[in-house]
Amino acid sequence: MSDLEQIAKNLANANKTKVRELVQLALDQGVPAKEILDEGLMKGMDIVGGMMEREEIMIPEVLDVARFMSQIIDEMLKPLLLEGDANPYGKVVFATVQGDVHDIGKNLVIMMLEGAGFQVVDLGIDVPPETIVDAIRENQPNMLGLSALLTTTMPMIKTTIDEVKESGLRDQIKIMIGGAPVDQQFADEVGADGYAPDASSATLLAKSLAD
Ligand code: B12
Repeated sequence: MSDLEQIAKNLANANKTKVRELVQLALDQGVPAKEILDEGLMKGMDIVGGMMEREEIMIPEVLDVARFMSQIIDEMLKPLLLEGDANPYGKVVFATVQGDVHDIGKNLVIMMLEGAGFQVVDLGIDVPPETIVDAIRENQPNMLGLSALLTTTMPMIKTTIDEVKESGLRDQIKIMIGGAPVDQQFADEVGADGYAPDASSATLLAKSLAD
């Protein structure tokens, strides 16, 4: 088993000390932070997702692993993941839609956007469409980012976009959406301006939308 697979497996088993050791070892060996994230930590969360589906793991345990993963990203990978590009590309209002509390992916995208020079207003999780509309009015961003991780909350992306349209603010902003169940076809259907499958492509997307 490769070192990155070891990270995935140990994260899924919540062997925190081992995960720390393995991430440090990979960094010392010169493995790029993005590879550690994609092939180690994210793969570990996929294993956890499967365990959730089969009800082999309880929600508090999933939450514990999720928090730990965020901590590792923050403490050990964040400085290396950031591009350090200081150009101000503009302001993004970002939220996980109403009914959905998943925020690891959102936070990762936000971290990369900030590193690439965007100013981000993070509205958090479970955010109702009205709050998002109010935040657009108040902050005057040039972009809105919406995240949804559940098939049951995907429709809330559409509801939110519709509410933005009704408020008359749609023309002022570009809307990008993402989250594991979301794809380009869905983005087209709901009238978003763009979709990206992960945090680094989200940054490229945001840059292209900001142009
Ligand atoms: C951690 C986790 C939780 C944690 C969340 C903690 C937190 N603070 O986020 C907790 C325990 C709270 C949780 C709860 C639930 N969860 Co959950 N969870 C997960 C898990 C294991 C990992 C998600 C994750 O963080 N992935 C890692 C991040 C980095 O990836 P990501 O979120 O996909 O984000 C990336 C991209 O999608 C993209 N992206 C994300 N957002 C955006 C936005 C934009 C604009 C762009 C461009 C890109 C983008 O970039 C990100 C970075 O690369 C997934 C399984 C999985 N592998 O996805 C299940 C999963 C999403 N959960 C699931 C379920 C069913 C639930 C619950 C309903 C369980 C329950 N019975 O209570 C609840 C729902 C609670 C709610 N109302 O939201 C299912 C969803 C099934 C479905 N198809 O709808 C999954 C797939 C597990 C499974 N296989 O059954 N969960």
